[in-house]
Formats: sequence, C-alpha cells, structure tokens
Amino acid sequence: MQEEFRDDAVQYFDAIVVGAGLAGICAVYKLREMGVSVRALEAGGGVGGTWYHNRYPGARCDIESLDYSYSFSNELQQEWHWSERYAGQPEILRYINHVADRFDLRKDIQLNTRVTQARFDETRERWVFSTDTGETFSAKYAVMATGVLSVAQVPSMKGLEDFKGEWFHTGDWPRQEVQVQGKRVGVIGTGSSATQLIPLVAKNAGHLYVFQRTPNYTMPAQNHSMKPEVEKEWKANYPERRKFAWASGFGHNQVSNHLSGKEMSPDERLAELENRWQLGGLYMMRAFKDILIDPEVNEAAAEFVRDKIRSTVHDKATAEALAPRNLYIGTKRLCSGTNYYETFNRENVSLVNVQEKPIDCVTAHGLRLAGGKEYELDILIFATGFDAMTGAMNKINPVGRNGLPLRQAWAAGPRTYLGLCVAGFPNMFVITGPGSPSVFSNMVTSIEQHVEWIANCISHMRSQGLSAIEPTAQAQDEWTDHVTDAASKTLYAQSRNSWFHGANIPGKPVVFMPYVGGVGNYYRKITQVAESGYVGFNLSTARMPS
Ligand code: NA7
Repeated sequence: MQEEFRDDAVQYFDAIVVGAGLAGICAVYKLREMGVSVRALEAGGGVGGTWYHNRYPGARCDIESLDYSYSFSNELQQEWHWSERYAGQPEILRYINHVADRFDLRKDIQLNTRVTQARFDETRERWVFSTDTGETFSAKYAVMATGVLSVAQVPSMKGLEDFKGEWFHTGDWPRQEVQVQGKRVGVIGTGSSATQLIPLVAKNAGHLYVFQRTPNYTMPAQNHSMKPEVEKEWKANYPERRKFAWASGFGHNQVSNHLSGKEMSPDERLAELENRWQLGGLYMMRAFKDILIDPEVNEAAAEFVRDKIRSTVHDKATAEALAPRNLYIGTKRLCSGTNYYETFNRENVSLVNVQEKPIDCVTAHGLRLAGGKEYELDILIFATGFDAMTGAMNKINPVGRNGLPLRQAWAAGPRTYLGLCVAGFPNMFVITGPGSPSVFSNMVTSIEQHVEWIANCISHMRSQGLSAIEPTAQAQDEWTDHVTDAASKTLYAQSRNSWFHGANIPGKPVVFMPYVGGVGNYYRKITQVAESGYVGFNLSTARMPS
C-alpha cells in the first residue's frame, strides 16, 4: 500500500469528536471501544457541555435522573446513585465527570480547545480541523457533538456596554457564585432557564424584576429526594426500563395516556389533568394522545394550567399577566420548576410586561422601556435562550465537498438525512442534529441511539474498505420533507414563535427543526433500515490509504 503523506504539524486520528458534553463523552467511549483512534476537542475548561456551562442557580434536568443517564454500561447504572428525582446541574456534572474518570476517557479529550474551522479535504477524503490553540487535526470522520442548545443568545441591546452593574447569561454562567444578596436584580426572559432561576434568586435578592415578553406554561416539577424503593426497582429492571425508553416516542419511561381528550368526559379529563399536574413536569404533555394535535384538547389543558396560576398568584393582575394566551400549551418548550408562580406572591418580586412596552435600551444603571420608564439594577440576567439546533454547527461552518460551506447549504433552514448526516459533507455525523427527535426526546437516549448508529456505520465502512459516505440529495430532500410534514400535522406548525422554529434569532430562517415522530417507532425503524445496506447514501471506496 502506498504510504500516505503525513505532515508533522498535523495530528492524525481516525475520528475527531467536536464537543465533550453528554454526546461527545458517549462517542469517545464507543469509538475507542471499537478501536477507532479518537480525540475530542472541547472549547470549555471541563467536560459536561450544557451541564458545564448552565450553572445558574436552579439549573436542573426535567427528565427523571434514572432515565436521563447512560445505558451503555450496566455497572455504571447500577453503581451510580442519584440523590433526587430530577438531578440538579452540580450532580449531573459530577456524574459526567465520574463517567470520564471511570472509563479513563480524559486522555482522549482535549479541553480549552475550540474548533474554529473544519474542512473536507476531497483529495485525501479526510476532515481537517483548525483550533484556537493553533493546532491542526486530520481525521477520517468528523463527529459533531456540538450540542443543540449550546450557543447562548444575548439579544442585541443598545447600551449594554455602558451598564455599570454585572450582567450574565444563564447559558454561560460564571464558575464563581454570583452574589445577589440585597441587590436589585433584573431577569429578562420567562423560558425554562428563567423559571428555574427566578425562585432561587428571589429568595436572596433585595428586589427582583422579571421582564416578561411572552408568558409560558410552567409545571411544578414535583421534585423530591430519590425514593429508595424507586431506585431499587429501576436497578432491578434496568434492561426492561431502557428497552421501554428506546421503543417509546420520547425516549423515557413517562407513561402516556393513549386516549384522546375527546374520548373522555369533562370530569375524566379534569382528573387526568390533575393527575398529570401532581406527577409534575413534562408529564402534562402525555395527558392525552392528541394534546399537541387537537386545538380543543390542548385548550382544555391550557385552561387547566391558567386556573392553577389564578389560584396560586394572589394579585389578580399579576396572575392574568402570567397566564399565557393564544399559545398552545407545549408548542413553546414546556417549563418545569419549583415554586415559580408562588414566587410572584413575594413582596420583593415584580413582574414587568415588556410585550406592551419593549425594552428600549440598557442604561448605565439599569433598563429603560419604550415610553421611558427606567428600572435601576445592580445585576442583569439574560435568560434569553440559545441559537438552538443549528447555532453551534453554523458557527463552525464546516466546508464540505466542492468548497460548500454548511451555512450556505442550510441557508433556507437545516437539511439533513435522519438528523445525522448532510449531503455534500462526507463522513460528517451530527449527533442529535436538526431533523432528528433530539429536543423532543430524552437527549441521552437520542445521543446513545445516534452514537450507536455512527459506530455501526464506521464499522461497516472499515469492513467494506469504504472511504466516504454521505446521504444522497434525494434521501435528504425526502427526509427533510417528512420532518416538515410530520410537524404540519401538529399544533407546532401553528405556533411559529419559538426556538423550535429558530424564530428567536433575528434573520434565522423560520423552519421547524426537530423531528416530532419520536425516537422509537418509525424513526428507530428507518434509521435501522438506513443502516442495513445504507440505502439513501452514496458510498465511495478508498482513493487514498487512511
Ligand atoms: P428560551 O426557552 O428560548 O426562553 C428565552 C426567554 O427569553 C423567552 O421568554 C423569550 O421571550 C425571552 N427573550 C428573548 N429575547 C428577549 C428580548 N429581547 N426581550 C425580552 N425577552 C426576551 O430559553 P431558555 O434558556 O429558558 O430555555 C432553552 C431550553 O433549554 C429549554 O427549552 C430547555 O430545553 C433547556 P419570547 O418567548 O421570545 O417572547
């Protein structure tokens, strides 16, 4: 075999994994296990991705910890103890660090290294990565574990640079504790991050102003310490529990009601809604099989939650302002928190409506709304979300075949085959990419499913002596149409003002990005079909030894 030219200034691997969050860690584990030489490049100073950066007070998972954890090692799932039903950020970060240590993964993870460029070298059929550390890496496979909610979005606000106080974004929270004691704090946003953070900040702040543009629905998480009997039952039945999750729509063990809301009497419906409220968190979205399809059924659930808000918040005007209108419940990501609505009964908390009078600018001492009213603040917190699903990929902007940059390929919205691969970008795999169930599922289940698929694909390529794989344009078009069609049958299609559609980022194409069809069922089948014989892919045999 001809010797491949190797440049001493370049570091060579079979695979480069970009990111060392839950997805990157899983990919390093799996690829290394199958003898693929791998290096993960992680911009952060530690492993954990989302759970490394989102350290704001109250950050917590809204999928039960026993479900939101890796299944790839039975020893791991048996030995790890979760202290709460829903783990908080510090515990999840400890878990991820434990996994990195337990499986000796750190030696293949390079921290503080941001990928600044990725380019497919067509002659060698290899990816070339440049980093902000000045290094160059070459790899046969590019595994993009860049996260779906990893690019924090600070809205462009006039005057921010002149603000004399401190400001933070929830998704890029400092490692040292932020001292809010006795201070005037402003929080912009009332999405998932804000609803978790607000009750905790309110306890200590001198005064908290919540600047709300669009109210969303927040369920009580009903979090509690882990019950020993629940942990015991899960550990005794983990294989069945995982199997159930993998075959389910959402990749977890939450039980769905398979009845339509219309097949139930008003009393039965109410009882089911109350049951879901008591179960807490995202269970509400499994109350009826058509909650996200039938407007009337959705409205029944929405009104139920509005009633809960009215009965919790003492001040009538505040309660009405917190109760969402003209928003189908669940079509903006449902929030799950603890004492969120109760917090607005505190003397030191004010809800400020910035829908009627938007924020005009940041001043040296606070925020000014349209019309001139000013709020003096010592600390300003942006809980304003992320450039979701495509942000991190577009930031790297990989350059594929024929010099095609990803941003150009996705100019009208992301196009993928199965949310895993992109036509024109050979040997590039996106873990939980747009067009896959990703954020509509337990992310850990989706990550493991994708990593398994990628590992099988690489195995296949190795055994068949293939050098490149990429989806056909036709397979990608058909899949992207299917993703849009599936969403069009749901109420998501009618609620376009969400990050699911990219609507929170000025200039971003408004296209529904995740796949609503679920992890199990059709998606599982079609990814397996794609794997057996690689129908829908162009495969090429080696041009150069690798
Ligand atoms: P989200 O869910 O995107 O929420 C962002 C919030 O910030 C939302 O209430 C926005 O209001 C608000 N926002 C954004 N920009 C502005 C401006 N300029 N003025 C006022 N209000 C603004 O982000 P999260 O971090 O809470 O959650 C993201 C996901 O992370 C979550 O869904 C989980 O999956 C984990 P809007 O609704 O746009 O009117």
